[in-house]
Amino acid sequence: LRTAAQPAYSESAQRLLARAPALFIDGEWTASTGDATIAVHDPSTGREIATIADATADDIDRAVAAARRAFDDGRWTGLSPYQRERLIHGLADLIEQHAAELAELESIDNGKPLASSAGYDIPRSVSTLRYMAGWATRLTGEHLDPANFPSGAVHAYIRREPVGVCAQIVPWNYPLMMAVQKIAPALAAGCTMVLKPAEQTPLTVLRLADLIVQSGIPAGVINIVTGYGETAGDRMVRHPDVDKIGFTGSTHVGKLISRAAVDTLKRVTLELGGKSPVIVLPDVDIGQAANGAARAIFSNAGQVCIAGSRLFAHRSIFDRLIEAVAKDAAGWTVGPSLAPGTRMGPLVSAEQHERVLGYIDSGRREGASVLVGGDTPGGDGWFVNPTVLVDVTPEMKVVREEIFGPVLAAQRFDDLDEVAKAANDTVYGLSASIWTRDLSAMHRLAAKLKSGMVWGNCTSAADSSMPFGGVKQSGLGREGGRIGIEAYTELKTVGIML
Ligand code: TXE
Repeated sequence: LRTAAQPAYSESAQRLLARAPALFIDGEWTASTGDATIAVHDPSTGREIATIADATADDIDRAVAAARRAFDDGRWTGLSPYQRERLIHGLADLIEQHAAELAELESIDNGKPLASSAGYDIPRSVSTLRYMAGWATRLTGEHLDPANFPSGAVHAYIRREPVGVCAQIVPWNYPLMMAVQKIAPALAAGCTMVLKPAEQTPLTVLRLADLIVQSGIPAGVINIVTGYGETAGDRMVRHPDVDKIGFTGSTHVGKLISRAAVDTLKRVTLELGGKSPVIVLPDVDIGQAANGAARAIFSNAGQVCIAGSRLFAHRSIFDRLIEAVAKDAAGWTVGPSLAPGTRMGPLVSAEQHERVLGYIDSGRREGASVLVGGDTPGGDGWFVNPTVLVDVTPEMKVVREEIFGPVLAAQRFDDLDEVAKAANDTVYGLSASIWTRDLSAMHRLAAKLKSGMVWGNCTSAADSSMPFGGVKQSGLGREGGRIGIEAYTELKTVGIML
């Protein structure tokens, strides 16, 4: 399956990789107050390629103080919504102008194929900024007619105000896109922030800091710190001057963050893990559904919160469908991120590599059969071949836990009620996809699934205008759409006796 070696990096990428570790605080690059650094690797080769600062508690305090000052002195909230909108579009323009450079960096750092970074991650970052920019001028309060006062006696209204200083913590699977998903609504709502990329994938977010300076967004509005979750992230989460936490990551850390935020009752939105079902009814075009099921689990090497990791196929088509999925899997050429033929890159880290292979082994031990894959193609990078497991049962770890790798667990079903029950038999509830031409079955099943999102006849139609998030242990709150920006606001009720 494997294509050639990782091609050489461009000169601009090499220059960025050679930079001295620094933090972006109050509009400037500044050294950490400590000496500790974190090594960054290319997952396609396993080689160390850069070092970044491991922010200390003092560094986090400085960054939060800068964001607090920028919020309190009105340098951002004091602008007109139209000025904010224009500055956000300006940042989007700069990302567009540097798209090729950012795409290369993203692929080097995360391991995803260059075609994915260039065709999805970077354009999506731009469109999220543009979509949220529009909300800056459209957020409004409300006028009320109080119920218990004579008409005209009380002038009552609700102001919608920015929530304040936000701690934004993002993961490594879509590094720039996830960062922008947090930055864009916060900016549009008038908030300031400290953002921490994942320690594995800081490069595009650090490059974004340069573009933020160029965009003219005032100093201190967006501060970017690098560091480990348990130290830097934890300090951000507990800081008394932080008003809201926006987090995307594991369910385990989401719970830790919820607990830590309780002391000061910070506002919290959490976008966490999933074990999303892909449900295929008997009337489908087998080729299309198999292609969709393969994309749902093999895209981004399965490192997707909404990955379709549990396939439920109707008994009458199970064998044909699974055979078609296995055939499709062979088309996912595994290789280094920058090699032109690559369709699936490596996993992000040695840790994730070990973890995913561990899950495949546990599946084998518990009696699952490996239809395709189940191994690595060899080489130095952290690669895992596209894997399909059959003969799985609902109790197996590979069916119950989020693997976050290219590993599909396939099961049979007989009727809609049964498959809804099986699909809902999980602590997660992020997304689900249903494949059928039968509209009644589609809508009936969509209503039965305990899930924040349901996609029909596609792997995902997610877009920044659509609320994105989960129920149960998949999260709290939604990103995207009107609700996504409202999550960065507070309501203030004003009642004036006339
Ligand atoms: O995630 P973490 P990890 C799932 C996926 C994956 C597993 C482990 O199943 O296999 O999580 O990945 C920061 N306080 N997802 O360990 O630890 C951390 O620095 C504050 C699903 O890498 O949750 C990083 O910036 N912050 C997910 C971010 O949290 C803390 C995407 C995510 O890291 C912290 C990623 C703490 N105590 C992993 N501990 C999705 N929903 O898409 C860590 N962090």
